[in-house]
Amino acid sequence: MADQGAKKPNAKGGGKKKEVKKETGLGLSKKKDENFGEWYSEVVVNSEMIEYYDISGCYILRPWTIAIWETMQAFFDAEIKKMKIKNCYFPLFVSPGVLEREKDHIEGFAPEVAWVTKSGKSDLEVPIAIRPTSETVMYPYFAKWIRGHRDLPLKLNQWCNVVRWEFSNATPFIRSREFLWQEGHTAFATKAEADVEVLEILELYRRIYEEYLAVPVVKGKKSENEKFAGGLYTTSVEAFIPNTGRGVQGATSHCLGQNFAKMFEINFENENREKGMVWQNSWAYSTRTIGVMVMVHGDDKGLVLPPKVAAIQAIVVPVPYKNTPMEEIYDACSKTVDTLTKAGIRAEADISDNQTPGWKYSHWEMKGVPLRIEIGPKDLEKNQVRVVRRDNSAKEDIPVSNLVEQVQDILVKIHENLFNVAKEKRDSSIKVAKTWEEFMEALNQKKMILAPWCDEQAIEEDVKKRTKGEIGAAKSLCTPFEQPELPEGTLCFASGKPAKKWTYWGRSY
Ligand code: 87F
Repeated sequence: MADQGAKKPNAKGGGKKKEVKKETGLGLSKKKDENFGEWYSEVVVNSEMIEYYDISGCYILRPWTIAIWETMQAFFDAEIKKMKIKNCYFPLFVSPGVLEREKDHIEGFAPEVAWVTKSGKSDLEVPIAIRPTSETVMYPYFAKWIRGHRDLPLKLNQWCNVVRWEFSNATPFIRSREFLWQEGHTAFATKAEADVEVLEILELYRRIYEEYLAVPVVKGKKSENEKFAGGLYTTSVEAFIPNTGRGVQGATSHCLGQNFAKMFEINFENENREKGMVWQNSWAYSTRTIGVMVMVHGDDKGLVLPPKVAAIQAIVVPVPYKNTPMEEIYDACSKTVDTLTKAGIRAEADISDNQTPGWKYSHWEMKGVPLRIEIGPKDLEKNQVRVVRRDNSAKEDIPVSNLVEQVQDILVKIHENLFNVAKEKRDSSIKVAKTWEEFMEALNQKKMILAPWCDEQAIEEDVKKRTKGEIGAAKSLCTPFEQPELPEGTLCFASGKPAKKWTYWGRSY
């Protein structure tokens, strides 16, 4: 039924570029498996998520993106409120004195800090930094606000933008000079409390990836080389992009120990009037999450959105046919939207009359809408609608009487399928390597490598040196919390010394 001789959006016109698009019939001139980088740039722009901006490394986040961000934000914000974490907002600007107070942590990052040096035409007396993260902004006030044990724990979060003036290849969402994130900063009387929170937050990050974005992640601990230098230990969720063979740090939850407390003199008096220093955590996830989702699920027709985060979960397209009155079809479309909306499903009808149904199909496929609902004369006759899935193109006619239940059911199945397919791809990209030769072979095959490691910093440095090349060196991604058995006598893949743990390695973003 449905597609009655409709034209594809790019089937018109004769320009050379359009010809390419016409050949693929997809609206994208590059294929995911053939030219991943250009495919990605095209998808984020053509799906109306991103617009390029005239400052390199900065991107406009369009409503289609912000809707995804807001859904994840609503989930995370509600969850941290259950944990008694409160939202706040600190200024964007950092005075140089405070920024430098914390020399060790800032040292390696200094080149990325952007400064305001002028107002109008005159130089500022003292230049002002723009926050790349807010430890140095917040902690002087933690010192002021925390006096006794009754002021603890202090648990704050802020939703904001940060600026890091990166010089390496900018990629929308994944590496941009300004991005949105939440940053949580908490202080406790004891390390035990801080340790518990680190993992609670990490679990929320796992849920964002797996339950919202349908992207499988590995939870684990960062190596000494890769942890946040200012902290005690860093945990992360790690995703993998099979097309590029790169790992990507999805979000981090740090236990800062007492390093910052020392530096910023964040002290308190306990019940016994003894002086103590607080234990701190900090944690963040950013708009990078969205880039990972696009890279993992997108295909040659464009974006593929997991239903939970899609601004529109079902797009209803009228399919008029010669002698059938349009009114009836349009009526059926708006009734369908009403019914779905009332049931809490985000549905809209595309009733514009200047595009063919086929054009609309391609348009909404490009934008990744999980379900398309087509309504034509035959559907009216049979009291049904035709439903087409974005993830696997499966078509199904469903009776109007059972619309809500079936659509809900299909949306759940789409999420499950996206996650399972992504997990199968990720899992088949994992290679166990016990020797250097196996490691190098797997690395050249763009794998994520699970290897027994001696856990020595110098050896990780060595791995980096030995794998250095044009496309970047390999490094440790994380030591997964879920450790396979490590038989007695297993040796480190890189040093030949006794291995202490299984660790994931690979190139990364
Ligand atoms: C860039 C410039 C200056 C990362 C930077 O991960 C400072 C930094 O401190 C910097 N890039 N970092 C580390 C951020 C650590 C930490 N901050 C709070 C987090 C979670 C949120």
